[in-house]
Amino acid sequence: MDSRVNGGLTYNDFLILPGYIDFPASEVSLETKITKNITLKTPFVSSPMDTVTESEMAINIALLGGIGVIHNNCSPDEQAEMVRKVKKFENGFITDPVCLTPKHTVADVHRIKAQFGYSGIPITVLDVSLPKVSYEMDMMNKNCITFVLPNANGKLYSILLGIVTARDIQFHEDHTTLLKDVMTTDLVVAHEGVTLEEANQILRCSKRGKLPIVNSRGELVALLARSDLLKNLNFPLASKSPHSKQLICAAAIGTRFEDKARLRKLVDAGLDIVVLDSSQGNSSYQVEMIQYIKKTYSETLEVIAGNVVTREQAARLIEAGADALRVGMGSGSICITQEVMAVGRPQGTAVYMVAQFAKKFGIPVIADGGIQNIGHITKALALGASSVMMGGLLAGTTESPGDYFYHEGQRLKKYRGMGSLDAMERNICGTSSNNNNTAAGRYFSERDVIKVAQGVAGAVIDKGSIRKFVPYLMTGLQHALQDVGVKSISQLWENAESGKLRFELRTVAAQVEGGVHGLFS
Ligand code: CPR
Repeated sequence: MDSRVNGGLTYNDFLILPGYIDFPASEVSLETKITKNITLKTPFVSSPMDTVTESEMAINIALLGGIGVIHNNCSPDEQAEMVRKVKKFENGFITDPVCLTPKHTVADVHRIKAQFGYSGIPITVLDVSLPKVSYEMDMMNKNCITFVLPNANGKLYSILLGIVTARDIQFHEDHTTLLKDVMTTDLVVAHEGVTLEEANQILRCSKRGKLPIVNSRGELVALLARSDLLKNLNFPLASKSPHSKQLICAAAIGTRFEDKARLRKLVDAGLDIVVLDSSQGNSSYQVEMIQYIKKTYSETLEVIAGNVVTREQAARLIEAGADALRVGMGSGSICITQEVMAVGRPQGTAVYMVAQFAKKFGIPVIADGGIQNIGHITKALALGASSVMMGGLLAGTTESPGDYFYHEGQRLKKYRGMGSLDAMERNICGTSSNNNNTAAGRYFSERDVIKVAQGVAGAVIDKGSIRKFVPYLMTGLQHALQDVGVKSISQLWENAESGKLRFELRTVAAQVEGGVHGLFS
């Protein structure tokens, strides 16, 4: 893998030779470090991209033993709210139910049923005591389905008035009827602080479809669904803070002055790991930011720095105090950096070179970008990475932000690079494109007037829920490690170090041979 001899290599350029198997794949441990002080049960990280990781992805990947990095292409308050949702998550409770107001209509309920499949919609108002003044609510709120009416907001943390169930509207032919006239107001509720077990018991006895959870002010804080009763499985691999039962949460920030204020909000929301999101991390801005974070939050916060692809870049960030490094420049599936800037490195060599160096200081390396399948994950780990960060591979899942759409018979979701013009101009969370705290920060300096895109926008195919996809990756990875004869990621590294694990270059013909070939269809 010496780049002076071979040039740079990437995952498809080599294979790993098989080892000896004397244990079942299920015995393979995937435990790994994401940072110097935080250990995960699985090496899977979702990328801080606005088409990949918001709270839904971060919660679910953490439940499955990995971690999600919440993107920063939104306002600091919006990002902090997403972090808070992850930290406050309690397994089994729906913490962002779709709500409506009493002034929505039966047609709105039908629309939600068609779009999301939900019935049993909580009806909430901002404050029952407010005078009836007309004002416009935040239209970006996901829970606001239609035009917002006076004195009503139809969202969480508002006063619960009732529920509209499928039965309430089943035979209701007039779709313009207001929900206040059809909703059920005779409610069975549970109070904030109730355990999942207690809430499930109340739900069982109540014979209702939904159990709203309210706080002492009567505001809706969560919902429990009868249909989820049986699905509330345990998550033995969940990534949880050792000191609390909360899920571990990571989020990205930039390295500008105003990112310090953003970080304060994220830390107040409970953030565990901050990722300094830059395509070229070897900069005075990043060094200064790492030092600032270490000085200000030394006890509470781990810092992942990057991105880097060389030992020299890594050395500077490790010296500044980084707790982990993110490796990759130009390897992302939506990335055109290597073409446009002529800068970057093939990902296999980048991971190997940086990991070799960083391990001398006990700093874990995250292989970021270019992961297309389980084989690539296996290779990244064999080259010394502690974990892999995925964008495109997770973008088409149920838990990624955005809605599915159909094109030529395929069910798709949007996926875009954070340095694409699309991401820099429009932003999913709804803050203005002029806001400096957006995707642009990763690729441009403050003084840039003309933006040169380093990525593209496209679509990826529906992959279903990560509740199935991540266990698929996990089982596949266990089998791959079994094939090379190792029972853990650390043993994989030991064997690579000792030469027991052997790599072999793969010619273009060998790559063709290794892929599907010779079939008529
Ligand atoms: P894939 O998993 O899709 O191959 O790559 C995801 C990674 O690509 C991200 O974690 C990030 O490091 C990188 N990335 C995101 N947007 C990018 C643009 Cl516009 N250009 C270059 N790299 C990008």
